[in-house]
Amino acid sequence: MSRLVCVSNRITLPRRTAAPGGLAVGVLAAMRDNGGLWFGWSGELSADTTAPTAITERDGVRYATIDLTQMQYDRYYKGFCNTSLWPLFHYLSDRFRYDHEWHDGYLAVNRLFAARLAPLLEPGDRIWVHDYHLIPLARELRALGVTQPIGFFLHIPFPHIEVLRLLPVAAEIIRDLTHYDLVGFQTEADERSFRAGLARVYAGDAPRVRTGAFPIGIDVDAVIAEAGAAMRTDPVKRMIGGLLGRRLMIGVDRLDYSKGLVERFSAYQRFLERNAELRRKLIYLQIAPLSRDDIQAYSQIRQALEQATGRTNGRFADTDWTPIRYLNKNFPHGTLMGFMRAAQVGIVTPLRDGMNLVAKEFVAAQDPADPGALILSSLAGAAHELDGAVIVNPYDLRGVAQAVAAAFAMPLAERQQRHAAMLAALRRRDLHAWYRGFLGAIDAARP
Ligand code: GDG
Repeated sequence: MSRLVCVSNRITLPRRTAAPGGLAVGVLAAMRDNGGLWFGWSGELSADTTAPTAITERDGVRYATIDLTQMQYDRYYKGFCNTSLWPLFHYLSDRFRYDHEWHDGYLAVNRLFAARLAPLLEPGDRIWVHDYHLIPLARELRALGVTQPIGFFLHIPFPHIEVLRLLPVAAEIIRDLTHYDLVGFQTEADERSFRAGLARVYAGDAPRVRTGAFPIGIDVDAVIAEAGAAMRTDPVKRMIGGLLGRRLMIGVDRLDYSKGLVERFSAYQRFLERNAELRRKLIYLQIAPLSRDDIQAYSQIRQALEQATGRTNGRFADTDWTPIRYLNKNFPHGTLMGFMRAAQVGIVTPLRDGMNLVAKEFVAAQDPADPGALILSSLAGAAHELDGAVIVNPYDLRGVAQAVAAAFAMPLAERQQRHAAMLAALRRRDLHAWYRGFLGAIDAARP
């Protein structure tokens, strides 16, 4: 069998307290089950650009990493990736900024990745490139004479061309994707947006590009096992003990403005205003590990959330009850699954999300005999599959507040029915189906 080579901006070595992030979950599973090579940035900054690629091996997977310079990090990662592409691809155009030096940095790092990866490749390899950081990589690899099949998967949404057009280099982004043998998206809507962009850039004369929708899933049985085991652990028992019999609503999101946390906090405040009789009976636990904290937009959102929590708790809390427990801590994955199992309501309200694995994990973590209800944004990719959730528009504060009340009031039979339907959907398209589907499509693209 041919070797799998995954490439992503950042490498995650398997650790107990893995950093949060959906991409790592997916790539790690594909690599663990297939073996192979994972290439990317070490997460370290270094002034020495001549240091050799570092290679380590763990559990049958080889990890090859390089460092970046401070300037590369600022222009490529903070600049073009996370201040141009990230907001724009999430349709948050007011947060979009552009600087041509950032774009130069983006191209330079992609060239560097290609130059460092090419010597590590073997003739039978299949190369799988992940996410928006590395769109130009196939073109750079081809320029170095790499002929092996190369697939690309976008973990975030692909915007409609009328939004993508805000980016001065929009046409280059689309042209660069045509150098892949296969371009995969989370949903058919994203795939259609890309196809519309292709048609626009090439005016009816587009090159043939294979595309497909490959919605990422979770390892359902692993989450069920994690959640069950976690219930017997100290952190989960202590959390439940601290509820003093009150019912729990939980949110788990990387601290990112695309996750709609400010809007969610406002909606919860509205819920408390309108439902005085429920006030002391429930607690909202929001876990939001910090991410990209050195980017201004992220430190601003962090401040806004601290203020919102303070306002709501200041206004509604009592000597023996606080309505919001807001934590910026990072937990082991299993502990999170236990917290989710202990909750009666899960709330996932991104303003836009490629998929959203937290929504899927919440469903799998539930006790099927007495499952919690899920509130889910219609603007998350996951809403295409999880139609047993209470679907909300995250901007509609009244609608979200009503959904919170409805979710807590949902009768057992209805919760069971919705949960069973969603669990069946998760099993149909789990994490293994995701990577097998994508790798199968690469093989079909280049028999
Ligand atoms: C991107 C796309 C797409 C969260 N906190 C901790 C922790 N997590 C885990 C969750 C989940 C993962 O991180 C987050 O995945 P999401 O899918 O929810 O979101 P993104 O990080 O934005 O992921 C997204 C995904 O890629 C996959 O394609 O679904 O749309 O934006 O697994 O449980 N894990 C640990 N500690 C935490 O504190 N260990």
